[in-house]
Amino acid sequence: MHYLYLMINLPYAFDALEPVIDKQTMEIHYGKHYKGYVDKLNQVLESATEFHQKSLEELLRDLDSLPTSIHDGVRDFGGGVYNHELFWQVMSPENQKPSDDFMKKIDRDFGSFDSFKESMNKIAKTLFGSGWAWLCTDKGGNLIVMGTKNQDSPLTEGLYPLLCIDVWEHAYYLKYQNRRPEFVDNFWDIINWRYVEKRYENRKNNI
Ligand code: MN3
Repeated sequence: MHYLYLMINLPYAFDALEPVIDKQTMEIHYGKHYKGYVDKLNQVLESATEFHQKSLEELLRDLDSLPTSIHDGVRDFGGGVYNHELFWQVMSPENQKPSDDFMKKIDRDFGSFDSFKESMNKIAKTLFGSGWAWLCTDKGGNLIVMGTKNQDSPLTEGLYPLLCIDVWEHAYYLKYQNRRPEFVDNFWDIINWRYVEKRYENRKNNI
């Protein structure tokens, strides 16, 4: 098989996010779930050679223009690859806080950090079934929180994702069982705000 997409390395050890996310969950999430998405995306695109020059970001942004032969595969497996690669990078073992500059943007668009956190938490805790909670930016640089089902990407809706929380059960079930709200509350301790801020600065080239 032609491996168009390769797995990215985790930027930390499997146990680095403990106690918020345990080592075994990270090993299975990265080594089985994420690997599965990468393998299946490669299968979907193997014979669709005319799309091999496109980035995954371009494919997801232009999802509605893709032929039916690859549309659903790119949405599900391509979304799975993109979303998880973002997820790995927005987490960090360091306990970071948003910069003063980024905090000003949060205050501007949500009123306060607490209000932003409450909106994001509500989506992450109550999204029915499997999906993701997101902090995104639009073309104008406005910050927006939203949820998506399954592996759907905000890119397809014309938004650029900055931060995500995976609320599929495989992201938390071994440690938290049915207590998704507890996982979401703890997630705030492992956010890589430097990476989120870097994406915000780079957004102009990406939407
Ligand atoms: Mn996942």
